[in-house]
Amino acid sequence: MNDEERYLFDLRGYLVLEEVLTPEEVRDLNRSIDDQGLPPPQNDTMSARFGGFLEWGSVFCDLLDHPRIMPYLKTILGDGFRLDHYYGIYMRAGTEQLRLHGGATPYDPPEYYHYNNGEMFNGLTVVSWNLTETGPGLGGFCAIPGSHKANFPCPDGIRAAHDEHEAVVIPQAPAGSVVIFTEALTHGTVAWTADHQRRSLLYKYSPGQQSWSAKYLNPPETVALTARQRLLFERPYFNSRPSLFEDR
Ligand SMILES: O=C(O)CCC(=O)C(=O)O
Repeated sequence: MNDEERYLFDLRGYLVLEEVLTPEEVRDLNRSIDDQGLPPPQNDTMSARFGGFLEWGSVFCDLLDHPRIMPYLKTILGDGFRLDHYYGIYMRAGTEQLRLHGGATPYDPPEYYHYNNGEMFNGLTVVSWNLTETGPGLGGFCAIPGSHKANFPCPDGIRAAHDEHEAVVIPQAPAGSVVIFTEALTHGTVAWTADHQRRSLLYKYSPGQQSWSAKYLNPPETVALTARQRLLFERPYFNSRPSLFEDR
């Protein structure tokens, strides 16, 4: 994470990294999803979610600790972070928006952003892998930049206006890009209007000592993980937590 990226993440609460995946990797991930024969997404948010894909093959598991992403997560979460939960979002033209949620105020203990002594400290943090393009005129992830540090709750009028409000940004995120954001950010989803299907894979990480989810994930049974990938499934604790970075 270079100085510019660190500045922008601190300032806005999210980053878009382009060309993290090659077109071939994007194609392979999309093909693996096609092979599952999932029911097509409908207009409601719940039908636009799918899970379980870490069992579908190493192409999905290798995103867990992708070498381009790990240095960002180390800066954002510190060493020893863990996979909290994960799911995919697929949307068709007409799939509805998701309300704006999150935000620094009122304080939400597992979803925080603090700065202290030259370091940032984050709670639940999302790495969203875009397998098709999202952005203005298409739909997808949206956020109020800087709201992870807001001192006042997001007013109802802004929530109601959603992406019609000028404070809400819909970042352009091409296929192969990654959006990393802190869940302390006020964010949501813009209704999908594009002809192509939205496909994003959301891997959500917590600092080592905590869990947002009531359930702790087990490593996939059908895919052999590396030692580092297995560490991402450690239960939440702090003392003597193994490093994800030393000798791995
Ligand atoms: O559309 C997105 O990427 C955001 C999704 C989101 O905020 C959620 O699933 O809670």
